[in-house]
Amino acid sequence: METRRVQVAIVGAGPSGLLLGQLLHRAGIDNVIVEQRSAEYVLGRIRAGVLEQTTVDLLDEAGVAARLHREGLIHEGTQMAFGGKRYQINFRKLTGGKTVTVYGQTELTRDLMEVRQEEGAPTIYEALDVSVHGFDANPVVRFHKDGAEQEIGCDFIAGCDGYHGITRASVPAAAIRTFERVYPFGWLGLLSETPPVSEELIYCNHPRGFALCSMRSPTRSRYYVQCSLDEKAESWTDQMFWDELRRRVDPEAAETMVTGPSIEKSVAPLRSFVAEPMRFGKLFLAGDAAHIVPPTGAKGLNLAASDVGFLARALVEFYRDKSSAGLDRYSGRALCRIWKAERFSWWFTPLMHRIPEDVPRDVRARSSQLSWVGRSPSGGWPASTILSARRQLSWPVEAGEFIDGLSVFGCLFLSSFLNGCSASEARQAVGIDRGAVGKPRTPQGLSTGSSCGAGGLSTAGASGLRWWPVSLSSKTVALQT
Ligand code: RFL
Repeated sequence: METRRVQVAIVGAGPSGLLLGQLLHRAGIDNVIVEQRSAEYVLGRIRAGVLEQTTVDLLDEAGVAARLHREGLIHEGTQMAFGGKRYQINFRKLTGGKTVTVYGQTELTRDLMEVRQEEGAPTIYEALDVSVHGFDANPVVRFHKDGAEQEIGCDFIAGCDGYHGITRASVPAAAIRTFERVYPFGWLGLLSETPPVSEELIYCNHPRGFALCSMRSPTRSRYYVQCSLDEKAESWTDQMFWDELRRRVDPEAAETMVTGPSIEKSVAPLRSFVAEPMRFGKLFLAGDAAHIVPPTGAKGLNLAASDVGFLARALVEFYRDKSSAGLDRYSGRALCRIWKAERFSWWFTPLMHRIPEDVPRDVRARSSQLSWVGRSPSGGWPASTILSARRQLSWPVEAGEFIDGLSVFGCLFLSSFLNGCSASEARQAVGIDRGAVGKPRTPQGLSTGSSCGAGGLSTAGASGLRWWPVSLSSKTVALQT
């Protein structure tokens, strides 16, 4: 058996693993990435495209953002279409200057792979039967490569192997708690070499279902339509897709949309998932290995980058300052942010989709909430309003992170709530009831078990959509139904 030793062994060469590897490499921390697929396969996956400011800042820190700054499209806002009209949400105004950058996950992955190769940091692709052992004391990663068994001994293992990976699955069941909701619909996506219909993304709510007009570049568009879970991409011709998309967007978009042959078509399920904690001795989970959000809010890759930022800093602190304080805080800090993004996606997804089991009351309630959102940007809601709302609510640090971390959509969430409820209701809605900060909350009978005081989920406002704790432990309180 071939054996070697590194400081950090990373399982998975998706964006989380590659970015962590790059940040550690720049800090002089010896690491190796073990990936089960080929580099070409990893690059062939069409996924995220919207990067928040904090992600771009981290990519700058990692020294891999040169092409992103040249080719990425900066968006100062997004658009929402419902009731035949379109509304703009102005990120820059609402967040006091923040924007998002549209840059495909594939391109980001390519940049990270290239820099890793140029700098001679090792990645082992097509590693078979990857397994992790001894993470309570002496961590080891084992796998087969070209028919031979290999073993990597290390100080720490980073589990960056996505939702279906083996690192989370290797943790003893009694040590982990998971929460999951699979939404009763999916997204059928089409990529085409056509100019985008709009300079900004358009999120469309329509009685036939949700649609999203997105893009990867000025000449490449990515469109999605809500579909049933058992839909097959092969049963949709390109023409069927374009016809359905045109029915769901606003009249102007339907008229100006340029169509063309698809480069790729696929169906993605929508899932919310969180595993707690994210540290098990010397094994740390990051990115989709620990959590999934539905793609509606474009949060998955951004959350993955945020985990990696926390973990890289903690590891640098460990090796440079001989302090394990950052590692000890990693899980709590990451989960605090994750639950806020989960909460946002859990609110935004049903707001924009057609829910199969909806009764007329649910449809009315959703239209009412959408009308707040529609009024909110046209009514102003400049940064000063948000800031004064923050002061009015005596915003604690964690809720401040909510605004910074979730950036624009956090503001959208906040403004739509503030538009329609009193300050104390808003405080409760965003989970920052002062008495509750720092203590687990059980609004309407639910505790998420999160280590962050703002982590409780309210059941209000998303009728018919509930979170189910997958595994119950003595600390988890199930939902009251
Ligand atoms: P990944 O990308 O799944 O990478 C995990 C890697 O681990 C490898 N692996 C293993 N390696 C070794 N041994 C094993 N046993 C292994 N098992 C798995 C896999 O081959 C893979 O290479 O997880 P990571 O790195 O945490 O990155 C997460 C992001 O990919 C994900 O959150 C985003 O794509 C989510 N997402 C979006 N996020 C955004 O921030 N903005 C968006 O606009 C956005 N749009 C999307 C999305 C996800 C989508 N789908 C398909 C789920 C749109 C869609 C449609």
